[in-house]
Amino acid sequence: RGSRGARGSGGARGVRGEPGGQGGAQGGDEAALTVGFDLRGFRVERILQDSARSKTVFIHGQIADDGAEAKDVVIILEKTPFQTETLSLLLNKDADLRLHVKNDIYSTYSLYPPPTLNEIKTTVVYPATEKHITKYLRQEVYLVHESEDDYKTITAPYLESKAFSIQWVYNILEKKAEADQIVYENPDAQNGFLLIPDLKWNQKQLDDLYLVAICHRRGIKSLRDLTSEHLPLLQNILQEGQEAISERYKVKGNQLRIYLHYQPSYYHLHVHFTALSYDAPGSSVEHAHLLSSVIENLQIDPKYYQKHTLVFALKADNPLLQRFKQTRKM
Ligand code: GTA
Repeated sequence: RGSRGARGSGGARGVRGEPGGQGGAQGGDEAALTVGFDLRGFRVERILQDSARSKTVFIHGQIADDGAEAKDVVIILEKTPFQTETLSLLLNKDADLRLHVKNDIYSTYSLYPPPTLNEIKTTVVYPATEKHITKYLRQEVYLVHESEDDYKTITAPYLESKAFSIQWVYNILEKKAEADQIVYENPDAQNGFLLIPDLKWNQKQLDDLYLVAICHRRGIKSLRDLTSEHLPLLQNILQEGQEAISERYKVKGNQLRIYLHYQPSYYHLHVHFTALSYDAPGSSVEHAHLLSSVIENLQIDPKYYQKHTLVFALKADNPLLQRFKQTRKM
């Protein structure tokens, strides 16, 4: 499986126009060496979900700090895509290749690469809340048709009390976290935004390119809040986001999937930018709304997203699904 190296094509790991520059704990190997996560006292509680296809496992664990009460942690392990430029280090005369089966011209092996070529991308949520644990737990999913009235009477009141904290978003906007990762910023308080690599991308190859644009303006919770008043902001994100990605990563706008989630997990308006060829989690039709279509819908009808029924999927034990069920006697 071929990969275009992100560094070779513009410096995915460079920040603010520095190809190959040092990232934070997310992107730079040196930083990763020094800013470790202490796994002492870690024990696995259960596997929340795993996928042989995406080579990902979501683990619920607990960490007991010397004598203190154990706290929940979610750890996501994901095998990373191959990088073209390191293949010659994998396949050479020193390769530790151990035979499984040989038959005529066909043979299979286990290849044991050096540790530096055997990275497992690891995401840690600590301390994790019950909501994080259920977010990652594999469950049956159900479609919900949310009318204008349902949003006002069921969803909005639920969000007021139960949404995930968006402290991480404010940390990014206030440059208290990931500041060295910023790819592009339009600083305008009303119509500006910040473009930053998503937590799900290790920035080492472009195959799974994933960035997120976060608007500066506060109080726009989601797609539901958007009106024609927000068109300048959305157009800036679409236009300037594509330009910034083209300049930094040499990936053109027509090879990007640019969309909003509904429902999102985090209710501060943000837009996902992923490589079109990448089957990104959350890019299915019941979850993703293309930004270009959102803009056009708002141009046709300024209140489109207030008036229309929006359809999305919720997991079986999502409390919002329970509220819809109680109201509808589903
Ligand atoms: N740069 O601190 C952060 C940060 N956080 C906390 C979240 N994001 C962050 N980015 C930076 N720094 O794309 C990113 C998320 C996500 C976006 C929020 O912000 O990675 P959303 O509000 O629409 O949330 O987007 P949503 O819909 O839940 O999306 P998310 O988190 O992508 O989850 C969708 C599905 O993807 C999950 O159910 C799960 O199956 C899968 N998934 C989530 N995380 C991972 C992962 N690390 N690896 C593989 N699959 C994952």
